[in-house]
Amino acid sequence: MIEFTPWPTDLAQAYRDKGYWIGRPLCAALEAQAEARPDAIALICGNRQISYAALNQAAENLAASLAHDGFGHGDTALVQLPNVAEFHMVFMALMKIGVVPVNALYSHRQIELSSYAEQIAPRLLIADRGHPLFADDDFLRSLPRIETVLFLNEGGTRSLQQRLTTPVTMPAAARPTPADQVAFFQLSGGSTGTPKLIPRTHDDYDFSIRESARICAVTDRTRFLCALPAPHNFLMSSPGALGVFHAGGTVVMAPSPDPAPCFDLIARHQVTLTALVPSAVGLWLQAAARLGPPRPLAQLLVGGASFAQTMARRVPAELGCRLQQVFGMAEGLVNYTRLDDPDDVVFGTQGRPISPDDEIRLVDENGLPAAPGEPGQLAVRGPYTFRGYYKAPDQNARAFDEDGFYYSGDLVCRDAEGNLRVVGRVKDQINRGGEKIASEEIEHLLMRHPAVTAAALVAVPDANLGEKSCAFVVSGTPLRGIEMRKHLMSLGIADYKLPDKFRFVDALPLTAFGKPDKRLLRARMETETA
Ligand code: OOB
Repeated sequence: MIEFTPWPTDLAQAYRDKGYWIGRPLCAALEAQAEARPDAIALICGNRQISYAALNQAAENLAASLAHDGFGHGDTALVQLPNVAEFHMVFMALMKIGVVPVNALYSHRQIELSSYAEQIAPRLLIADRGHPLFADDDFLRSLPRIETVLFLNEGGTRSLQQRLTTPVTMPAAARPTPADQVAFFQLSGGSTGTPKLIPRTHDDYDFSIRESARICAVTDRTRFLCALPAPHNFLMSSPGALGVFHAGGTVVMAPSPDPAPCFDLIARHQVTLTALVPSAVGLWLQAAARLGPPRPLAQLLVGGASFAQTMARRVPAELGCRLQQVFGMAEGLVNYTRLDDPDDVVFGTQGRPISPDDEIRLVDENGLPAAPGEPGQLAVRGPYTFRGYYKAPDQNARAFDEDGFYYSGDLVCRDAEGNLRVVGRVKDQINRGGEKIASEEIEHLLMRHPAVTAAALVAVPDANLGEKSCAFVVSGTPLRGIEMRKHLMSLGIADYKLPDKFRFVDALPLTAFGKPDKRLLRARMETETA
């Protein structure tokens, strides 16, 4: 089994007694649909319409062949796939035999993948031959523990498609991990030097999926467009593809949230529901002015970053659909505005938690309860909020208090009804259109350049993305932004983490504690861009 910090036994029992944790693995909902409604369409990807029976069969084929190869409990897998049907086939296959995956984002490069591989020591890699990292076998050779590689878009013995389509009988001993154990790792946006992993159990994740599907009124008639990265918690479980499979609806895969192709997919496949980050909503509003609203879209979930109230109010008239705001995190807690909430709540807040047992505390900078009506740092514990990052004791000591509350690093206000409004952030992270960048990770990479002696990454406001990043760099010899970008690219990081701007300075301003004064650096950028 994969180690993780469990919930205290009394709380775990309470979550079971209340029917939150029902002891069901994450593949069970798919299996139930395949049994009850085999011909209903589960997935649409390009020209392929994949029924529940076919999705389950593909997962079963891969699962059985991996089980024959000796994969099962205690094993982990590194998976990196684009937004294609195979992503869900692979996920369900691994759930069936208890192999615990990290689903890397498609934008991730060697820094991120190496870090995940180092943390979970996988024997199995499932990736896309079409991804630049796998154009040749160089990167693969840097992952010595990998024994089995399956590639999307490759023939022969390493072909993923071959394994998905060749029927194999499941070995009798193969089964999912127990529901109270780790099912997979979610990715943390992070605020430290290395990307952290979040163990999610079947029990806790399944609960968040079921409740999300209910709160978002997902049914077997729902057609959901997945236009953001499929592994992201928002697209997997809030309510995401797994929420749609739970209810027996249809997931339509899109490669990106580009409005014009998405509007076409919405019309062609009669999409009723989708999920976007605020920056994509901005593009959709512009496109709708030219193309008309995307029909028959009825409901739009928006989350992942701050959503301006002025933009929120434009959604019903200009996109022709209802709005639900979502404030969630891969670590657990997800808040929604409800479909029957009054306009002030729908447009002006980020909603309230899924469960009455999501315990929320707002804490001031001294660790005391924030004064009523005042913002405080969000601390949370509950039936689907994790209890510790994977193998990260130091980080966990900082992120949790002695009562098991997780400190999310968000500054929020709460109204009398419990609705939350995100007003800021205390964590050292940049939210670039919903994509999270841990400043420290990039600062460490900048400092690997031989001429760089100090570096600080800060957020600068951006009209389209909400925030962009600016790197302040101190170096012994004169450097230019282009060299720094080349340096980072040669180390291999996701494009969204490349600083948008560079400023070369003689020294970083320091706080009284001797740390870079990021408040001052941010203020400097604000006056520069004003
Ligand atoms: C979602 O998950 P993550 O793990 O990528 O990022 C979580 C962080 C939050 O701590 C907060 O800082 C920010 O993203 N955030 C928002 C927000 N939703 C997330 N900030 C302001 N307004 C919002 N509505 O981003 C995520 C996970 C599940 C569902 C939706 C989003």
